[in-house]
Amino acid sequence: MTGTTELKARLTGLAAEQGFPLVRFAPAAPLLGARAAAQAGLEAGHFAEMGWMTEEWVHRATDPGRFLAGARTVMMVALPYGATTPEPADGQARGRIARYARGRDYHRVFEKKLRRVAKAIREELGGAARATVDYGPLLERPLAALSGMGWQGKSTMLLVPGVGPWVLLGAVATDIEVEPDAALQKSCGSCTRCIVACPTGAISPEGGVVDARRCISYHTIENRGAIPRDLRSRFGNWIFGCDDCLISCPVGRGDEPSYPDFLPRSPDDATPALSPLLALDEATFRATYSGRPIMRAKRDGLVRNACIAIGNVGGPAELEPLIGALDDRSPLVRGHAAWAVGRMCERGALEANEVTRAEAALEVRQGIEADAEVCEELDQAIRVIQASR
Ligand code: B12
Ligand code: SF4
Ligand code: SF4
Repeated sequence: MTGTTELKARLTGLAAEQGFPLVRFAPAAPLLGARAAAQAGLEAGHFAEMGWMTEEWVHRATDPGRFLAGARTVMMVALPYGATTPEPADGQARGRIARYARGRDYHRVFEKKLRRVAKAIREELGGAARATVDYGPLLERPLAALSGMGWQGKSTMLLVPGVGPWVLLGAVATDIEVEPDAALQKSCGSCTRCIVACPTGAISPEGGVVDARRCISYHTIENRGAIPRDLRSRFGNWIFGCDDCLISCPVGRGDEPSYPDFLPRSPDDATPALSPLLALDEATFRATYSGRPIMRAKRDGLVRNACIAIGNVGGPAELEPLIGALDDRSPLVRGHAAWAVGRMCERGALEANEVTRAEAALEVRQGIEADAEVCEELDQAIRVIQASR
């Protein structure tokens, strides 16, 4: 089998055998437009503290020939994950986890499948092959757009006709040359829903650029430190990732069947009750989230995020757990718990006697707190309570 049409059919078949319903082919040429855009993003600070996104990384990530010597083709593959699940109506304040992170870690799911595809290319077709998903040095969305799998919307998401933004991407570079698929001649037109829906204004006014410094996804997943104070009240109840720009997108309905591994096994995998998260210790965190993307936030990051969500959506039932978190061993958690106490009072979520209790708890902590940043958060929270009376 040597014809390029047959080779393309066989490559598609290898990916389909591993369960990839979407497979398209891009040429392995440098992505010059994407490179310029990514360099501009880097210079403008849009990658926040993601220190691995250097100029060298951008150069590599836009040159498939540096990813695999002699690469001629990049086979782009995708798995859908958008299915919604009902939220329990038990009256508990709940957080929201982005849909991609409600089931098994997609990196592991892709890695296993992609390894098999690459092995088959080497052994059956005699070609060189190297695969990657997400963290590898290849810009996947511009490549997927080039392959005609979809187009990059104003949210920067790769939108697949009929499915929308609800796909995860992987890539296999090979030195086998096949006819590339044509890029789609589609665009978002006059739609601006994602720009309007983004709670923090992270998408540029014209679309096409996301500033990670304002993005809830970045802060809840990648940021290891304090969340900028001016953004916290806009996080709503997102505790890991954010789907607001995806949910608002009219391309695809957002309830297409998911690859089964990405589905939550229980409602708590999608919308966990917030109070119990405050009591998570390291061992319980690991036992609960091992093999899931949430591990990336680490225990302190997830509890920090839960504090913010309680501040934004919690009520009297969450006050005592939050007061307990003022004594957490992590200063990051203590500081965000203080902010959340103030935020609940500011929102009018508590009765007058509960506000008095909240203020007293902050003052008790003030008396023993040694960390300067937490002291600052406690001072601020008390000021907020006094101003909101
Ligand atoms: C870093 C990163 C992030 C950062 C984004 C930083 C940033 N400012 O872009 C943060 C942490 C915020 C993030 C968030 C999310 N991410 Co992310 N992320 C990545 C990662 C690792 C690299 C993306 C990147 O480098 N962006 C830099 C910008 C500059 O590049 P780009 O957006 O890909 O493409 C731009 C340029 O190429 C340019 N461009 C392209 N061609 C041309 C041509 C010309 C002429 C010009 C001018 C410009 C131009 O336009 C594009 C839009 O700006 C990719 C995986 C990968 N290896 O690619 C996943 C990836 C993009 N993320 C993914 C997902 C699922 C998400 C979230 C939905 C997770 C969530 N629910 O919380 C959110 C969505 C936020 C959003 N609206 O993009 C998926 C997207 C799948 C899809 N359907 O698009 C990816 C592909 C991972 C995967 N393997 O599936 N992510
Ligand atoms: S993920 Fe959320 S915060 Fe980030 S750009 Fe989309 S809507 Fe905005
Ligand atoms: S919401 Fe509208 S503008 Fe945004 S990505 Fe979807 S179609 Fe494009």
